[in-house]
Amino acid sequence: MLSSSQGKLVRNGEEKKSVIWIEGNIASGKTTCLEYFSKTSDIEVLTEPVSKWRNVQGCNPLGLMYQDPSRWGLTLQTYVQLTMLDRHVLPMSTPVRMMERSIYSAKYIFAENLYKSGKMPEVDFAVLSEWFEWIIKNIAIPVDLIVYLQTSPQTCYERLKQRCREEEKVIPLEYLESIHNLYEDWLIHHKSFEVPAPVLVIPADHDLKKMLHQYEENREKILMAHC
Ligand code: DGT
Repeated sequence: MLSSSQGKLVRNGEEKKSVIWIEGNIASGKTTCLEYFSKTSDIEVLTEPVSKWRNVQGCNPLGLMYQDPSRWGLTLQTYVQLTMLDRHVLPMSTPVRMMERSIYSAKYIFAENLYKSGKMPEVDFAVLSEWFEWIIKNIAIPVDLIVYLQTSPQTCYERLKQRCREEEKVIPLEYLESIHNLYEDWLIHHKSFEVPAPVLVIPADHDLKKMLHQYEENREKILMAHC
């Protein structure tokens, strides 16, 4: 039997580990969500390795990709795939792990978007896809629940303008709309790709106060991801 005691998951006296991915558009509030749950004991929070994508041995593949996606898309996606995989296979030291995005969304959302919008050459996409398929076939990528922070692209656009990250200044609303549509097809309509775990949808257009309230309301559902 599984029970929750002070944030710990216990099955027949043994601690059960669970992995939760926080998914959503750019600037949907994933970091805030992770920060909120990081205050709970026994939860390990893994944020996206964005700092690595902005500085790998002195180079900035994220910035390069936004400047010239056709030339640098594969470079970034290969590195994102590697750094996400590195996070997925880290041994777990706590009963619950929360991760910002996943190797799946890197492929099914971002790489797909580059390809579909004609910005990634077919050969680049084919090579990346073979890598991805090999990885998910041969390496265990555990996940028990996907929390989807569902926003409107317009909200993300407003937040993006406010935070003013240098590389992201070139992002138009249409880019966020494409990412949004791919997420909806994947996690809501189940129209595109395999969904590797149940999905909990949290509306995320609200202000901070309301968002924190929703996280608290959903705490049990999220932490009991294994039931
Ligand atoms: P948050 O907390 O929801 O505001 O999340 P952010 O915006 O801090 O983090 P996120 O994941 O939305 O993205 C950081 C940047 O990295 C953003 O410019 C989008 C970009 N990015 C993330 N993953 C990928 C990927 O797989 N491919 C590409 N092309 N870009 C990616």
